[in-house]
Amino acid sequence: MQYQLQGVLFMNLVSQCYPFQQMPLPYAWGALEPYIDAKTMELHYTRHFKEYVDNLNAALADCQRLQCCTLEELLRCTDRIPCALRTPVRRYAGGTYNHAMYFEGLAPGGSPFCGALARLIDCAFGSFEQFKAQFKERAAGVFGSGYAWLAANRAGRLCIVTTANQDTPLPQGLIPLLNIDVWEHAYYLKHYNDRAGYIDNWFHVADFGRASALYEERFC
Ligand code: MN3
Repeated sequence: MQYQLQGVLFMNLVSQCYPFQQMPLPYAWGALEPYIDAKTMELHYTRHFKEYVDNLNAALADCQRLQCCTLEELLRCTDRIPCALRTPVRRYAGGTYNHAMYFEGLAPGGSPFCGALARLIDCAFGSFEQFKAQFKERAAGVFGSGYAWLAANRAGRLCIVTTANQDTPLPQGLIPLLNIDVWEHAYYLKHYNDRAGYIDNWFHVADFGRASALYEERFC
C-alpha cells in the first residue's frame, strides 16, 4: 500500500523559519472519538500547542541570527544558540516540534505500518503486537511529563525512546517517526489518571502509515 504524506502540518512546520505558524488540522476536533475526545483535541491544539508556537516566536523576535533556522536546526545545533536563549528554545522549539509530530501522527481510524517499515517492525520487535506491548510499556513508564517515540538511527535501525518534558530525540542524532504525548493535558479530561487506557486508545488513531512514509522518504 502506498501512503501519501499529507504534509499539511508537520512537514510545513519543520521546513518553516520564524515566524512559525500553526497549520489547521486536516480533520475535525471530534474525528478521533471515541478514542480521543473533541474537547481534549481542541484545548490541546488551540491552547497548549499554540502557546509553544507563540512563545517560540516571542523568544526569537529579537534574535535575527536564529530567525532563518528551521525547527530541526534550532533543536539539533544547540551550540549555535546564544546562552540566554538555550532554555527557551529547547522548551518552545521542542514543544512546537513535538506537538506538530503528535497531531500529524494521528488520523481518524488510524492506519497500519506498510512497506519497508512494516517489515522492519517485525524484524526489530518480533511482531506488531510485540512492538505495541513494548511501546506501551515505555510510554506508560515516562515519569512525569514527556513523550515516547518510534525513531530510527542514521543507519535506519529502529528504536523506542522516551524524552522528558519537551525534549526531542534530535540531539541524540535520531530520526523521529512517531510520538505519543503523555503529558496529562493529552488525556486527563477523558481518561483522568488512566494513562495506560489512553495509550491503548491512541493505538486506534495512530497514523503508522505516516511513520512508514517518513521512513521511506529518508531511507529507501
Ligand atoms: Mn501536549
